[in-house]
Amino acid sequence: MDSANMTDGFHVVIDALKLNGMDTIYGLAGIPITDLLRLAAAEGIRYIGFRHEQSAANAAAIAGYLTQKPGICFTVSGPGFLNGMVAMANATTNCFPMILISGSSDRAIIDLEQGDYEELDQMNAAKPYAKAAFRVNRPQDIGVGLARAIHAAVSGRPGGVYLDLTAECLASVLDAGAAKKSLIKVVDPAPSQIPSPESVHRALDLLAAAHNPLIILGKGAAYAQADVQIRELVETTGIPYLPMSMAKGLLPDNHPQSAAAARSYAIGQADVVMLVGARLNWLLSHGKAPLWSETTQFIQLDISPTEIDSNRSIAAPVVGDIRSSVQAFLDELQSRSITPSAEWLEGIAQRKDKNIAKMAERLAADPQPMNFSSALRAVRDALSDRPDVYVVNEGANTLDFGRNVIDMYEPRKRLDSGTWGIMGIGMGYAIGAAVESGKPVVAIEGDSAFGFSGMEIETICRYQLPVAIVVFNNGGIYRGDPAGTQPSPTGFVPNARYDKLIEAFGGEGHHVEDTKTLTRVLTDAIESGRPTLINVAIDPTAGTESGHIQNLNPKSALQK
Ligand code: ADP
Ligand code: TZD
Ligand code: MG
Repeated sequence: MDSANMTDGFHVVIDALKLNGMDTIYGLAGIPITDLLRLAAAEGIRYIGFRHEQSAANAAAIAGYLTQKPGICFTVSGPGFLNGMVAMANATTNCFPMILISGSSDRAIIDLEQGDYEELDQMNAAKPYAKAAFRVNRPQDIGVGLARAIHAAVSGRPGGVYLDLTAECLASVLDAGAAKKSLIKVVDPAPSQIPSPESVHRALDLLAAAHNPLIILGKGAAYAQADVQIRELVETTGIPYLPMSMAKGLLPDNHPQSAAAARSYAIGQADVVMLVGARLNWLLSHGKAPLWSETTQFIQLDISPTEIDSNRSIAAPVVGDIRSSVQAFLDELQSRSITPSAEWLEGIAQRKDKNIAKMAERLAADPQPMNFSSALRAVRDALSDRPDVYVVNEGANTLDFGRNVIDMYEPRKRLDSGTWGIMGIGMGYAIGAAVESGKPVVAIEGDSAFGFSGMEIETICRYQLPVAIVVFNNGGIYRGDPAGTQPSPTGFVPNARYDKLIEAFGGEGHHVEDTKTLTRVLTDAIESGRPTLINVAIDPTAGTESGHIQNLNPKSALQK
């Protein structure tokens, strides 16, 4: 064999990634991918190594959301793959494009269940949770495998894709010329999808006849990066809008047309609602009573035709990509106008004023120990002149209060538990956002939420990422246990000092018990860009069970 003209699967994977502009990858090393990661780094690909695959894959998923390029995560076989799969499933659920690439053990042994090291039929395990799952068995197919994975991840409704690379395929040798020819550079993997003109007319007719129209912006709208068009649509029509949590900042939260502070009123009284990249799932009470009126009619802009009518009848579906669809609306609006009724705008304005005043009162209080409102106000003050900072947010009360108190002013800056209400995305999302953007990140974390990915503070310190973690420490899931009692199912060690954890890795730890110090310490952390963890002592009695979704929490009828 003339080795000068030969290459192997490892090199082909790297060439395929580079050819497709994948310059950053996330993962966790081990058999059979260690050499691949080493080679990738040597070939100029930025590799970020994690302490748990779930966080690595979460970082890849959020990278996909922020860049519209599929985030890439590499894991080892068996359990490493399974650890990453939760995040891949979460990416699919949230419509984030990412590719989980795992090395796998010997197929001949796996298929006969003969007990290989980290044996698992990974491709078939991935299938129910992935938008697509592929296995590459021969090195000459790596190029096709990656191309198919990219198309599947970003086309149409984005999602998580699984790509299985067998250990044998990685180590196989092939002719370098043939390998080069086998590579594919994908062209236009997320093509524009223009809505049909009739669908746009139908929707505009409905809007024009509406008295109380309302626009709801979801994270599909944020993902689409049609920020200018969406703003123009909202402003030229004068229709009030509600942002779903990750769509906050698509228009600045202090925009006069935001109806966020009058949410229930706006939803309950709207006669025509235009959903833009938002599903009528549990986060919108499935479009059903008591929040919604039965007579409300819907327009839905979505790229997925099968999303339409999933929860209630949609009078005017507009199937296409958001940018093209919104542009089609703008084009038509040149020659026709939409006018929400004056009573509607007045009604919303009144509720807003009332609710904003009530909220201001709650935020003005400065109790000792701090509660969620006062501590979040302190965080908000540190963020107030830094709209460029990414905000990651998870927890129950910490999430629900955080969403309401922390205003966002730029698109795609708020990253949170999303469609599943999942815990454990915190450090992965924070690292992904910091790596992709180079901007500071503030992660506002419930103490339980933080625990799911907390070990990644070592990763943050290792790469010196500008991440400040604010742990809302109320001693448990929803609240802490009373002093001197046995641990309950929701309680943790009281008065824990999470700040000491980060000091083990050379980061900065702070323990704070008052709002002034919290604002000051967080402001400094954002300014310095040093890895920082602020342990915020929150009243352990302050939270409510299940936060704002108590209605979803079944209770035993037999217990008092
Ligand atoms: P939220 O949680 O903010 O309400 P969802 O995740 O429920 O948002 O909804 C996002 C919707 O956006 C999904 O139905 C998805 O199909 C759609 N979507 C994602 N990307 C695009 C795009 N580029 N164009 C149109 N629709 C999109
Ligand atoms: N496991 C996973 C993966 N996701 C979940 N959502 C849960 C468990 C259940 N859960 C919630 O829905 S919120 C939450 C859990 C465990 C943590 C709430 O405690 P916290 O926040 O400390 O993070 P607060 O501020 O104390 O409410
Ligand atoms: Mg807590």
